[in-house]
Amino acid sequence: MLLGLTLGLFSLTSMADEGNGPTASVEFIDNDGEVVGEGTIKQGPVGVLINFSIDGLDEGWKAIHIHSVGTCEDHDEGFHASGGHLNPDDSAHGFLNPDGPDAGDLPNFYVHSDGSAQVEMFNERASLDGSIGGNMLGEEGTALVIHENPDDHMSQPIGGAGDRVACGVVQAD
Ligand SMILES: [Cu+2]
Repeated sequence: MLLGLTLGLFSLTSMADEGNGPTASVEFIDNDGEVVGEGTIKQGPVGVLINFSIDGLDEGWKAIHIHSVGTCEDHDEGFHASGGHLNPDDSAHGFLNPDGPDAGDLPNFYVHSDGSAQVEMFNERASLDGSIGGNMLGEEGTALVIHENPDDHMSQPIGGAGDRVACGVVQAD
């Protein structure tokens, strides 16, 4: 004898809310202008959570920073149009620098031998609305810029990280 069962379905929408802060997106291109990754930026109560995936860079440790101009248009000329680091209070560069870090400083990440990386970072010196530290969506915007080498978190101005190999403009959602 079989018993019929009725399953009640209900949603847990209140558990699925991902916070109330502003969010932004980024699409990375390389020096050829080819898309090599994408990411999201979510503002929390004390900073921004940066999440991105990369596919198509050389293996190894890479520096990534928040640069102070929201453009990646000069990809074939090394992404210099993205300026220096986001740094509204004129701090020195580097997590290990006694006069640092600047608002655009971020940890290094590792690109696997297949060219991919999946990364999450948190920055307590930046925001998407100017309420905390440097404003990633201010007048000039910002870009996330990946360098060919890791950051030594000490040397000026960019920790010896070398050429700029990928760039993504931070765009409000
Ligand atoms: Cu940089």
